[in-house]
Amino acid sequence: MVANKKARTNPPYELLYWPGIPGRGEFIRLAFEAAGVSYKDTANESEDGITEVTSLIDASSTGTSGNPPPFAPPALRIPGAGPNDTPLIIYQTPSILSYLGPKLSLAGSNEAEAQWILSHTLTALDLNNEAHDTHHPIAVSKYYEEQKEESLKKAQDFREARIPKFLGFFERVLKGNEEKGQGKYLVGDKLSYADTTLWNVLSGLLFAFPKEMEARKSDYKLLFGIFYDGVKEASGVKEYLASDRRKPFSMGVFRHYPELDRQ
Ligand SMILES: N[C@@H](CCC(=O)N[C@@H](CS)C(=O)NCC(=O)O)C(=O)O
Repeated sequence: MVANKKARTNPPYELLYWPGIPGRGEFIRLAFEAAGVSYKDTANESEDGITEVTSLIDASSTGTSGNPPPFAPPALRIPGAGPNDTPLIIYQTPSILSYLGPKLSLAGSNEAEAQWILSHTLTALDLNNEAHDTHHPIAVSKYYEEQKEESLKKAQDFREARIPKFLGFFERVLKGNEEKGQGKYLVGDKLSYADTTLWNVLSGLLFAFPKEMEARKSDYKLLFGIFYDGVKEASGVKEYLASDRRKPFSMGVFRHYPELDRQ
């Protein structure tokens, strides 16, 4: 369903994610903010909100209110959307975005656009995950300092091979859409959750690899000449980025270790 009306729940959608960092929760926040739809960011909004997150993913949990346990945050709780008006809990960033997309009018204008939007979102999230692996190439549970040697190698390949491959791809997507007369967004002529998702990944890359990105930016005229600022200035996104709801990048998926950047 591609709805024109923005659906709101009351009480609102509830994002369950770690507090204090943008992380993968940011992809969900940006969708809500771009749509102007209210949501509760439980762990950031209340002192003990984090316990809602930790209890949800507790290693002994078999699920709550008929929902299976989420593997990891982000998760989204939608009051009354489960069977018999129970809360529905879903997890996995792209699954949450594809659920919300039509409800927030961020999933294109027809079925083809909806599928392209999902495909591009998954690709942007692949890039997000590869950026994470530059500082954790061996073990998620170990500190960066324990895998620094491998990180240096991983980051070099990421900068030299993967960044240009992904950015070149998205530049071609924009070019293709521009040839249809609609070059501002990845798909069609209006903002989608693929745009906000890619934007957040680009923003993270600019933070984590400033020298590499500065050296490459001019190769991608549509991506950095039109798209990036277009999404940043979009209604709802602009106000959000200026608010204290937007947390700065720090020690999440995107981290700035100067030694992993271009030397
Ligand atoms: N593919 C999942 C990845 C979820 C994920 O890795 N979440 C992180 C926080 S951003 C986490 O807490 N992971 C714990 C773990 O993987 O053990 C998604 O996109 O939602």
